[in-house]
Amino acid sequence: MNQKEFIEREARYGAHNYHPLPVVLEKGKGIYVWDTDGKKYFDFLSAYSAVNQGHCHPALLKALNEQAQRLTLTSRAFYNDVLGEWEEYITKYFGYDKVLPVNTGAEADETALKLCRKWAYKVKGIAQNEAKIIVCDGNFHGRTITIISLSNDPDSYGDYGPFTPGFLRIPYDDIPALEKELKDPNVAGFLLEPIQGEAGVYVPSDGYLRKAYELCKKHNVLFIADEVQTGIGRTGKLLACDYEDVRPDILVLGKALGGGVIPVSCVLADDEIMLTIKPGEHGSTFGGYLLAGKVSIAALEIIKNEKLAENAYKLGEIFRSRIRAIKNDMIAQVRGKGLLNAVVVEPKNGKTAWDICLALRDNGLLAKPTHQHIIRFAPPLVINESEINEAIDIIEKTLQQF
Ligand code: IF1
Repeated sequence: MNQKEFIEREARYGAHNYHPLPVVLEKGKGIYVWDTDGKKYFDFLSAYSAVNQGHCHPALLKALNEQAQRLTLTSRAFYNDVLGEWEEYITKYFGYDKVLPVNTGAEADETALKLCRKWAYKVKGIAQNEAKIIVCDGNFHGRTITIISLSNDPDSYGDYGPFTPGFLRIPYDDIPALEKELKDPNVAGFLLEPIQGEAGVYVPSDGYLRKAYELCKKHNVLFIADEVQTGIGRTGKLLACDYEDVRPDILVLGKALGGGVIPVSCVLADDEIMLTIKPGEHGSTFGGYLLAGKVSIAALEIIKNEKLAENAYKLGEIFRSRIRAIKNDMIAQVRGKGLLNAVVVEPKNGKTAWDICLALRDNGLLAKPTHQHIIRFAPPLVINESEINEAIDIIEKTLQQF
């Protein structure tokens, strides 16, 4: 089959809930992927930051294959010899009392919202069904009905009403707006991304996370950080919150927690919050299953042993300074931290970010626009200096074609 036939088959049999870049991939290794015609590409999306460790990392496949020969899934109806190993490893890795495992990022955010409400009623003493949680304009926390109820992006919430109540939305990176809403004694939590990914890699002002955290502490409100995309080394620190020494009350992780091999996500919190959920009050069939536990331990080992957060920090500086130095009037802005970066494109002669991404594909680099005019550039964190310079050369050459 040629690529056109692969694409037509998906259109025929699959829901049309995505509009992918026209390229059909069949192989991946490290920072590279190959299409069905054998053409090689730099992967500058990393499956939206799920493949921080690089495609098909041998240590991940080893962990997967070894456990797959023994026992893959018991459900939580019984104990097994892996879940506790993973729980101890990840709670010590991030410095929290306990972890609640689920599968996707959306599930982890939903779990965080449920934990926050439980804590509101059982610990803070807010009246039943009166708890409110503050979120930010431009947020993206997943695609479930409750999570899209928090969204102000019509593509996310359109035609999916009625919406879940109990949320207040404020502008991102706006301390006075937060201060105002925190006066409401029924506010139980503040959920935010330390850098807004889908919105277009919005990096808040220096000190915003710290100030917001302090305000939440002052009002006995839980600071809930969604690090599904920014976590696990992506922004040049283990967590984006580390830039301001903020320790979230509830930490939400996903994506690269499973290294792009298995969906693994979780929430981390201390006992006062986590133990408000009693046996039988929350769960999931695959949450924390044996395969996920072994793969996730390997995924976190790689981040630490290969110093991928430090690498992301160093190469991110090179990326932003070189792209900013390109003289091209289509580059309106370059922003990001570590290897989570975005270029805001100024359309020219009717050419948009999409056209640039098609040309980048033809030149051997895969990236995808978000919100029309923003191109996210997020390679696997295992990329090295010569590789990122080669990739930047491709980006520069491509932009000069417009
Ligand atoms: C899509 C991007 C979107 C996330 C944050 C939770 C989740 C995500 C900060 C949910 C998921 C993915 C979902 C995917 C595209 C991608 C994405 F920003 F990463 F590009 F949409 F915003 N919190 N992000 O970024 O995790 O349930 O997907 O495991 O839905 O199109 P999930």
